[in-house]
Amino acid sequence: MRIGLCGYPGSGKSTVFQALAPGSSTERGGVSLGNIKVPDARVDRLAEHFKPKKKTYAEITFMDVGGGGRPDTGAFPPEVVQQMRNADVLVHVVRGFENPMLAKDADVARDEALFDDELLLLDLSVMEKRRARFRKESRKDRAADVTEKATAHLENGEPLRTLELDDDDLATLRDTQLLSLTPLIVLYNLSEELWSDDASKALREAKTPSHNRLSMAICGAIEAEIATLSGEDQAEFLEGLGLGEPARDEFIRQAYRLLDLISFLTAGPDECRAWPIRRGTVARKAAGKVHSDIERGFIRAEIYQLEELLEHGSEAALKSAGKMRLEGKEYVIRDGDVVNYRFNV
Ligand SMILES: Nc1nc2c(ncn2[C@@H]2O[C@H](COP(=O)(O)OP(=O)(O)OP(=O)(O)O)[C@@H](O)[C@H]2O)c(=O)[nH]1
Ligand SMILES: [Mg+2]
Repeated sequence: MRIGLCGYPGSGKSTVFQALAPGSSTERGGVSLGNIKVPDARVDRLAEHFKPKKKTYAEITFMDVGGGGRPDTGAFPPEVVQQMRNADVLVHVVRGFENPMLAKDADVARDEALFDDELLLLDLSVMEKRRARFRKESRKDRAADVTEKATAHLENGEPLRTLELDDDDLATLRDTQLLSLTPLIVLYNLSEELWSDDASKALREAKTPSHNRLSMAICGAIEAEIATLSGEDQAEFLEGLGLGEPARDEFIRQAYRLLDLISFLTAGPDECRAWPIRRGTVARKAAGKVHSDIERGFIRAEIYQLEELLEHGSEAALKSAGKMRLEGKEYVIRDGDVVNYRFNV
């Protein structure tokens, strides 16, 4: 999963990047990339049991798409827009602190509206061209229908996230990289004062995702500092601030929630591993994550729960206790299922 951090100059993108992906940055074409492993206690516990050669967590790549963006008009330069199009999730880092280097006072509502408009206009210009081309070709297929509907929606000032589209509709838009369709996290980057102030309570409460959009708050400056610490030092620092965990952990949970991701696990003496998938994915399709051969030659999935394994002591004991479930290709995978695939190539 690629998460693109974007926003206006000096909003704290690079600071937030350091907080979310500490110490892992590589630079490519003016963009900082940072990979992190998604902490998952289930992988750790499976690994304690199997003592595998390898432990593999789900990975997230953060991209700091860089500055640019004219604060007066909100317009992002083309190279920044291109980076934003490459993201699976966009994070709008909104400045919620006074920055002496900038002429304008912090105003989260202003910047949020400006950013939303900007994405909308970028999409509108893509869709208007597409609509004109389709009309000229007198196209009457689903792609043409969706294009008409989507363009009208944008003309009404609504982001494509709020347009009802089914999977087949979405498939017709796959090559368009529309920004107002990309799931969005609005991340209020608050000053230390605002962060601890009652007035920001509403901003700080993570909002339930609606229309592929959610909002939450962070104090980038503090979190970047937290991220430089590890182990006991970090725990002590967090405790001193009255925080239970780094904001990164909450951020990851929210990103998973936004994308409706769950994880299944595979486990054995070679590797214990977490595999993120969309909720509702069936066993055979999920197998394709592991290897396309397994999807093609799928026979069945043997499924058990981590707790049951630890209780019975081994997969063989699980089997004789009848706790190993056999499921077919249409079985809907659940979060935390440990899966052994049986397949044939
Ligand atoms: N008080 C406070 N200052 C912050 C916070 N986050 C960032 N800053 C400061 O704001 C300034 C800009 O932060 P950056 O992280 O460089 O912002 P940016 O969005 O990457 O900036 P550009 O890449 O130039 O667009 C720096 O001086 C940071 O120290 C915060 O949460 N609180
Ligand atoms: Mg920066």
